[in-house]
Amino acid sequence: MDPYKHRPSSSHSSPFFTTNSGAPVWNNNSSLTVGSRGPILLEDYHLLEKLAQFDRERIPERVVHARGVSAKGFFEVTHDISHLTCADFLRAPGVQTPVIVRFSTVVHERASPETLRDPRGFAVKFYTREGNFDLVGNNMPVFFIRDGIKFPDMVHAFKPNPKSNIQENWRILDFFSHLPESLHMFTFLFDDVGVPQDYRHMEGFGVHAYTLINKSGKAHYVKFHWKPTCGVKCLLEDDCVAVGGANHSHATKDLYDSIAAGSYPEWKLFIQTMDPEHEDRFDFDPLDVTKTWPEDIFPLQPVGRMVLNKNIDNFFTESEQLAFCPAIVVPGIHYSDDKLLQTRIFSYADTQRHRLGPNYLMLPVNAPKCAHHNNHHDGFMNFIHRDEEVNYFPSRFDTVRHAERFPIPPRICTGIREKCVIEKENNFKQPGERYRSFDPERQERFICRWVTALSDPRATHEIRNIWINYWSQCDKSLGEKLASRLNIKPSL
Ligand code: HEM
Ligand SMILES: *[C@@H]1O[C@H](CO)[C@@H](O)[C@H](O)[C@H]1NC(C)=O
Ligand SMILES: *[C@@H]1O[C@H](CO)[C@@H](O)[C@H](O)[C@H]1NC(C)=O
Ligand SMILES: *[C@@H]1O[C@H](CO)[C@@H](O)[C@H](O)[C@H]1NC(C)=O
Ligand SMILES: CC(=O)N[C@H]1CO[C@H](CO)[C@@H](O)[C@@H]1O
Repeated sequence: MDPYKHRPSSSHSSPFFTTNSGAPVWNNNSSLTVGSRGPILLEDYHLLEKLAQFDRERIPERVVHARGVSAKGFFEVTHDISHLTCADFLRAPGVQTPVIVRFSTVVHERASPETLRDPRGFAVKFYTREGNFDLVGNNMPVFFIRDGIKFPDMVHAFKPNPKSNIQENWRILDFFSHLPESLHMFTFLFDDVGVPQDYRHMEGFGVHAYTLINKSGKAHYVKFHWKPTCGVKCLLEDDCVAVGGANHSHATKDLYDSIAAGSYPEWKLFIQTMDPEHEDRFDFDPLDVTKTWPEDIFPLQPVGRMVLNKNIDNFFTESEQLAFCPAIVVPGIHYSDDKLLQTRIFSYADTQRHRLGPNYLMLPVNAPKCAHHNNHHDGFMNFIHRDEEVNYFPSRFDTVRHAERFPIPPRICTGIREKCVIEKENNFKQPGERYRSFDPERQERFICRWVTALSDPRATHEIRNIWINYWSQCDKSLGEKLASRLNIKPSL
């Protein structure tokens, strides 16, 4: 059975026009008027219905990641990790699970160009036999901030100036001058990977540490990595002008055309794992979303592959109405105490109730493909017909029982209530290492992008100094180069 098929749909079409309620329309060319010159009668129900539907054709765009595109395919396990997790869809090599993936840009509106410097979203929904698992990641392995209370401010700084409706560097530099934890993410955003060539040639990352738990209840922290088999490719500034000048949907077109031509994009999934008992051994906090885990200590372990072999049939129902949420996990996979991840657990379902309505999980693209049941129901746009009489629990008439218990992280949580910053901030080491790993041309491009940003006339002397100071703490020569290009005496 095609899981995407639902009624009413084009397969139930009639050869003539009807009203939404199915009555034939004998004329859809002209409004119903008194005489040939009007006025129009309110009883022209078909006209009113047609206009009213049109008036509501758009739903609010996503508050972030508004611009994007999705595609369908499957995930296949290639390596046994059942000693790490009891997740059913990871139970053995060869097991396949249907997926839908949405790629996106972050800051700008639904129809914005796809050549802008911006992180790219990389969200995967696995339709498993034990419910959906949403791995809602990005193409960069870290994030700008580590506490979700700053997320709305961060988005406001990146979004257009509310007065001019233009994205302005001075606002971004001003905001992040208070947040040196963002430096590591900026070594990705202002690097070449800040503009991927298209969605096929980019990596994906779960970004946060999650937790895998096996049948015996043993937990491991885990980080997820997607590697494209066709390699990573980026657009440099001149390429952006060439590609974007003629074509503001080049990445959407590239994905659609590749799949339509049978050249299916593929990613390999790798994990890094860490025993939670070892979490204090490092000079960084492994649950800090601004840090990567060094691959020499935590090697990438192969898990599976994902192939996108089917384009969506309808952009609205399978991309606009698609809803991902990091809270959506399955037995064997759990969150971690990463504060940013914990905030996301609330925010996604909340925005989706606003964006799509309280029953958004009933929409075919979001609904689980496995049998499911509970007594949360009704509200606006309920479209499931329920015929039971017992919609409460417990009941002597209801045969539904609790599922078998599955293991959750065994860690004991204690502590006093606090509002504070994590202990091991270590904001400068990893960005410095990353900058030094670039070859000289790549370092030069990175510097040029910073010089351009810091040259914004509204970036004050104080703001420029703070940034030069920050980059000097990451790498002394980087700070010096920025200072000399900007004609500023370094304060360090
Ligand atoms: C506390 C921090 C964050 C908050 C509050 C937040 C909030 C949101 C919201 C409200 C949306 C729109 C969802 C919708 O309308 O369906 C969204 C989309 C998205 N976010 Fe976040 N976000 C946060 C951090 C992150 C991080 C760290 C990542 C990457 C790991 C990320 C990746 C995404 C992606 C990929 C989407 C688009 C999903 C899609 O394609 O529909 N976000 N975020
Ligand atoms: C509606 O308009 C089309 C062309 O615009 C015409 O061919 C058709 O006969 C019209 N139908 C009616 C019922 O007026
Ligand atoms: C769970 O992990 C522990 C520790 O790695 C291991 O000793 C145990 O055998 C694992 N259990 C299963 C069911 O794989
Ligand atoms: C837009 O980009 C796509 C994908 O790279 C390409 O096939 C197409 O020819 C481009 N169109 C223009 C007008 O440049
Ligand atoms: C049933 C009917 O009248 N259909 C017409 C609706 O309008 C379009 C465009 O004017 C015509 O092509 C249809 O024949």
